[in-house]
Amino acid sequence: MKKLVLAAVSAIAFAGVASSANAAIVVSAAVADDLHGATLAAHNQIMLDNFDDIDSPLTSYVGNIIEYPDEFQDPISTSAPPPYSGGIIIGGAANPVDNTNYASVQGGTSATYTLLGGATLRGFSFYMGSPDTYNKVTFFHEDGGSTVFEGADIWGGDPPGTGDRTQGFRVYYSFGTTKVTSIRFESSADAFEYDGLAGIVPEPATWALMIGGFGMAGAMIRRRKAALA
Ligand SMILES: [Ca+2]
Ligand SMILES: [Ca+2]
Ligand SMILES: [Ca+2]
Repeated sequence: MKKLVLAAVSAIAFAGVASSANAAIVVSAAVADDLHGATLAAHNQIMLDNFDDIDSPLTSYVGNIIEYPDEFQDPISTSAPPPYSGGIIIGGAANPVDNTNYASVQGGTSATYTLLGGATLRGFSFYMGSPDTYNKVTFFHEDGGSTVFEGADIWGGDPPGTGDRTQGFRVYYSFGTTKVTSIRFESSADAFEYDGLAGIVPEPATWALMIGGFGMAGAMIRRRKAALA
């Protein structure tokens, strides 16, 4: 019996070492102008929430949403009184506007994106417009840890964030083995604008298989215990 427990403990310890080496959340790509998620399939991601017609039941979003066009008038000529601080721009000034609803975190405020019902994210991307060095994103891990990206680190730093409203890109994060339960968006000044939240959420079938697998492992341990007793 002691041997079995030791084996189980060392197996868990080994799994811990193996996963921590591959646990970091990192920026894996930044794709210019991909508001609507044309590149999502290539990253095995799906659109979860776009503040318009797509609203995943697996997620909740609490934060300021700019409703286009009601709260949004000519963002090129309007210089930045909240909540108009930096509309999300597609394709440069010649094709300037995210003409859909989007999120805008104003200075000194935050927004929270939460996975519901025990679901976790295994990868994430979002469309970030007018990137600013005072923006901040925090990923909260299932195991209680967190990963913080501030300023240029949010999108990998290239191009530099000047709040230029002609800049916008979809930023992809790979999670390694980390599972994320919520994401907080913050900004110390106006503003942090984004849209098109997307990611990797395991299919219900995957959960069923995993739960089934745990059940089988439990049954095997019980059988072994019975045989050893
Ligand atoms: Ca949702
Ligand atoms: Ca939208
Ligand atoms: Ca901005």
